[in-house]
Amino acid sequence: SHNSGSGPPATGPPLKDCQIPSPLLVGPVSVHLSPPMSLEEIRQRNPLVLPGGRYRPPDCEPRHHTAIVVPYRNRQTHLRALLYHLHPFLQRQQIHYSIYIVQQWGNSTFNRAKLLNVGVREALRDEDWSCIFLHDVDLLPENDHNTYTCHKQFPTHLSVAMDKFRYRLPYPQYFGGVSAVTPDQYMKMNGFPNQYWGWGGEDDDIAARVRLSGMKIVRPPVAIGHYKMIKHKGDRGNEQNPRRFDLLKRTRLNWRSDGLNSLTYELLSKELEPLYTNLTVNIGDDP
Ligand code: UDH
Ligand code: NGS
Repeated sequence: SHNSGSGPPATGPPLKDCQIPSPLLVGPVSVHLSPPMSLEEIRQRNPLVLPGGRYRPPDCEPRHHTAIVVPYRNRQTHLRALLYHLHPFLQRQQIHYSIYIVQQWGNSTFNRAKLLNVGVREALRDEDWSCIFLHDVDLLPENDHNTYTCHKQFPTHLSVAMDKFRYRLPYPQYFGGVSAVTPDQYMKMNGFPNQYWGWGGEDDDIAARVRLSGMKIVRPPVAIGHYKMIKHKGDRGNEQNPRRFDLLKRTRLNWRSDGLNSLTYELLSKELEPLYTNLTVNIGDDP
């Protein structure tokens, strides 16, 4: 069962199942990005969040168990804005959750998809999560009816209406930003590619894997899947990947051999920070 280990103590009457939808939802929320608060202030505003960024609703038995995995390097102000916003958002949804920041160590070229693979594998060591969210650090959900739970059969793409794309998909197959898989779906598609070093294409590869492994992508309505992106310039160490188009031509040949089953990395540290679990990982470099 999902309760093993970190559930509430076995004293007192059992909790009733949480209501669906959560009575705490407010719908659209305005996201303002005025001076990012300190981590200490954010912690004080979220007193029920446990070390590692874990939470479970105190008054009811949650029906969903979601790990939020964030690929990360050197985006401190974005991270604070995300934590400030996401903790209350998820608590209103009354789900059991934990936030994992997967930090690429060193100065090698950034590799978003490989960091996501690491995050999924490490999160599943902790807990039998029913759902895993793959979440860019600079995207803030603007409507809490966009629930951070998984579809039973198919991977979900959540960020269908980002402000920078004028609140619609930039193209029909777009799978970037925020998406979600169950552990079963993740295994079925052999995870994500490890070979995309630098910016671009890895999200398109992941979308192709969904189809090639016999699944499809499900999405919330555009009116619900609103996100605000924190504006920023391209990062040093994440230049456009000139190989991305060639790699994308080979997804059909490569997806079974490159992914979860070929993942190698070195976990350098795992720290339970007050608002998140910090995984620092050496994922190597572009060969
Ligand atoms: N990320 C980091 N640090 C980096 C690079 C990326 O944390 O140095 C993470 C972060 O979670 C980010 C995600 O990887 O949200 C995706 O990064 P991205 O730069 O590919 O995408 P983003 O939507 O920006 O943040 C895209 C526009 C700027 C680059 C334009 C290149 N032509
Ligand atoms: C496509 C990229 C995706 C990217 C999307 C949006 O062209 O990785 O643009 O980019 N695919 C390729 O390069 C093959 S954005 O407008 O956010 O910079 O997610």
